[in-house]
Amino acid sequence: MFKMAPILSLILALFLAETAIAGVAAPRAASSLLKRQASHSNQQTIWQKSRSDPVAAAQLVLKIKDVNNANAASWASDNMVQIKKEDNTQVPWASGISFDAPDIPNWSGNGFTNIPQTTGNFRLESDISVKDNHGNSAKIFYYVNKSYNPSSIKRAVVVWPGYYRESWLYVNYVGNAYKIAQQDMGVSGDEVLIIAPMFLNTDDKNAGGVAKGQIYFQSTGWEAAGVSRGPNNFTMSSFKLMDEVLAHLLDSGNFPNIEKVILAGHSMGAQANLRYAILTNRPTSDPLGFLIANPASFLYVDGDRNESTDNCGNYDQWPNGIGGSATVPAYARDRVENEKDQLVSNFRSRDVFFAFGLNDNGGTTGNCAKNTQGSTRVARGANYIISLSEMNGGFPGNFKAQFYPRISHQDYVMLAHPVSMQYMFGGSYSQSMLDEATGN
Ligand SMILES: *[C@@H]1O[C@H](CO)[C@@H](O)[C@H](O)[C@H]1NC(C)=O
Ligand SMILES: *[C@@H]1O[C@H](CO)[C@@H](O)[C@H](O)[C@H]1NC(C)=O
Ligand SMILES: *[C@@H]1O[C@H](CO)[C@@H](O)[C@H](O)[C@H]1NC(C)=O
Ligand SMILES: CC(=O)N[C@H]1CO[C@H](CO)[C@@H](O)[C@@H]1O
Repeated sequence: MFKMAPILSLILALFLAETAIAGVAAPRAASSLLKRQASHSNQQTIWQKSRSDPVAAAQLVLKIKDVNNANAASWASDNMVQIKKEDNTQVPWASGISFDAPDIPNWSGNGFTNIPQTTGNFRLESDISVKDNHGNSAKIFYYVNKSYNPSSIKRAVVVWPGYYRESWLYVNYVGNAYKIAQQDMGVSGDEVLIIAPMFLNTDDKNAGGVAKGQIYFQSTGWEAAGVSRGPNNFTMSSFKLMDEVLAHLLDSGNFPNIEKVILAGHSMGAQANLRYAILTNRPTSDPLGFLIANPASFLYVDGDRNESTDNCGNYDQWPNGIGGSATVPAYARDRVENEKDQLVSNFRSRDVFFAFGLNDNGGTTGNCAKNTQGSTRVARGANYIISLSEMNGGFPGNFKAQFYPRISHQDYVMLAHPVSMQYMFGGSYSQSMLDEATGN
């Protein structure tokens, strides 16, 4: 049934290593709440608070017992949203809409091979040609709706992949969420274009998955503005690649009626998205929005940290901070060196939406720079929200942060949450849909 058992079991192993597997565990009785998990009613309180006052909600998160304790080695699994990823189960609030399974490539050695040319309603496209600073040419490969009318498009959702650079999977997640928004949230089916640029790497190149002329990177360098390793001598930052995708959507004239572009990412994709929101060279007048869901760590724009930084000399260096411009990638080094205040104020003026699963309480790490941000993912998120509120100007007016109850490190569940869907697609959800998602 599975075309690619090796990668699937690899993903499962990685996930299981850290968690009692969020989407699969049987519900437990309330008496068996695990460490770091707030009670159901406390989760409801925190979530409701986050809708109007994210900073106060973040303070409540930090009061959850052991949420910031690296030694409390348990994950929450009480009263979780249950979906089985390997069976392509739909979120329970999708009222009968089926989940379209993604097409998944094969895996050989350390990389992907046989990248799918289509997945569901999407196809692989390579019509954006770009040049690097040395005049070398290459093509951006991305998944996009198979067919659409460019002049009907009012919005685009551009989604980053996760750790496995699996753009075919994330385009499919956003596509599945869009189907729900069409049926239940009053969003029209021809107005939103969904795009997932690819960030394959040298392992995929060696495995045969990289096409002729396609840009590829080194390891996970794409999440931190890393420079491409090919094709041939082509060198371009992954963030410049994203700038080019936005230029295609906003500057080319191809989409005369586009009003909004949402960039979305979960986990590593969210880390990339936050770093990009901070460093992008795109003008602040661009109608951009950033959905940043469950990042494991954060790029800070100041030296403030929750935990002691005494034994961590590089805590504020890239990719966790911009304290030392020498470590910042060439994409933004000059601006960090010469106009850091402007860069930070540009970031703080953008439209940014942080979404955190209240049960995303794993992610402990031996990395000291990340540990200065907090001990678990949701604690790091809460600390980051508080830290933004402590800067001059307070918590930025165009920023939002919500802590969703009953959800852990669950990529599709986070993206298909009614509040995330509304942020991405517009439209409006019903109270009953929201109640179903939050367990209210
Ligand atoms: C993956 O490999 C299997 C077995 O070799 C093959 O049957 C299948 O067609 C391959 N999948 C793709 C997408 O090429
Ligand atoms: C893009 O694909 C999604 C997922 O199948 C679909 O719901 C949507 O209507 C498509 N959008 C356009 C503009 O065709
Ligand atoms: C790459 O750059 C090197 C050094 O500049 C040059 O010798 C080589 O011909 C280039 N290769 C390609 C494929 O452009
Ligand atoms: C220095 C600092 O802000 N420390 C806070 C870190 O977060 C914990 C809660 O997890 C607070 O109790 C500390 O005051």
